Amino acid sequence: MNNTFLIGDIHGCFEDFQQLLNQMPIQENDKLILLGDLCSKGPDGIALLHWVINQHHVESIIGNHDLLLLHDLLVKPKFNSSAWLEQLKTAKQFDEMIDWLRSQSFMQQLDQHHCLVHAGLFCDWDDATLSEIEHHSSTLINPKFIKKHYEVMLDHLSPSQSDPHFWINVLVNIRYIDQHTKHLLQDFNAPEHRTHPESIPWFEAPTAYHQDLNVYFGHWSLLNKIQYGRFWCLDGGCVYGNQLIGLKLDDHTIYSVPSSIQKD
Ligand SMILES: [Mn+2]
Repeated sequence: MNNTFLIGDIHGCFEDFQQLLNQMPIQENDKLILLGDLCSKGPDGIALLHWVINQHHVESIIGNHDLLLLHDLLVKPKFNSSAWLEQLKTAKQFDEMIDWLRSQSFMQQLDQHHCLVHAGLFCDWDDATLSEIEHHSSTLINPKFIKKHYEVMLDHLSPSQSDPHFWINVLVNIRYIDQHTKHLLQDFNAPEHRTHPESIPWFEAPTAYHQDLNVYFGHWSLLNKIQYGRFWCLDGGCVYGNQLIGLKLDDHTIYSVPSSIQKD
């Protein structure tokens, strides 16, 4: 049987990524799926993109930083530094890198029990809604939608089953919701330091999607555990000097390497 392996937010830490791969027993027919935020912040996003586009068995989920990068490349430069964008645009295989990034998805339900996403899911989405969002969101990676998204995203923080801007806010950015109104809240802190008294982490709310669905996500490096019941956070904060985390899906074996980046 082929195995699936996951790795959390790499943020250009290519050297640490190679170290982690050395530890993971990935065979030729296995699949490796990265949980997004491949570049930005870290030292070598270009080497990472080069590596992934030249593999056949590697996919990624779109993270908030990947979407910001697509904005800058497909719409107009705004969020990333011009020096980094210039370096990327003049890199070998630039076109292939962008095509590859554009062809990735915001979420993947691998089967009944495994759903992959960068930031998280919204508790009121039922199974049918999840399938619809998985299907529909893949059509949203285009310049027109991405441009609009960054103009209006802050007006789309209230729950909606049918609003693509709310979907994307959830999939790439969610951390906390208001436990009464279920609005998305802007707060980066760990749960013990949350700023809003009514807030709960998105994965602590009772869910409309089925109870057997395990959700694997990244994005929240300040969480201090990997496993919260059926929710698994693989963002080890590598780019902040902590660790890079991988997981073998069938038996939940965890792999990790310490970051080569000095903590502030
Ligand atoms: Mn992120």
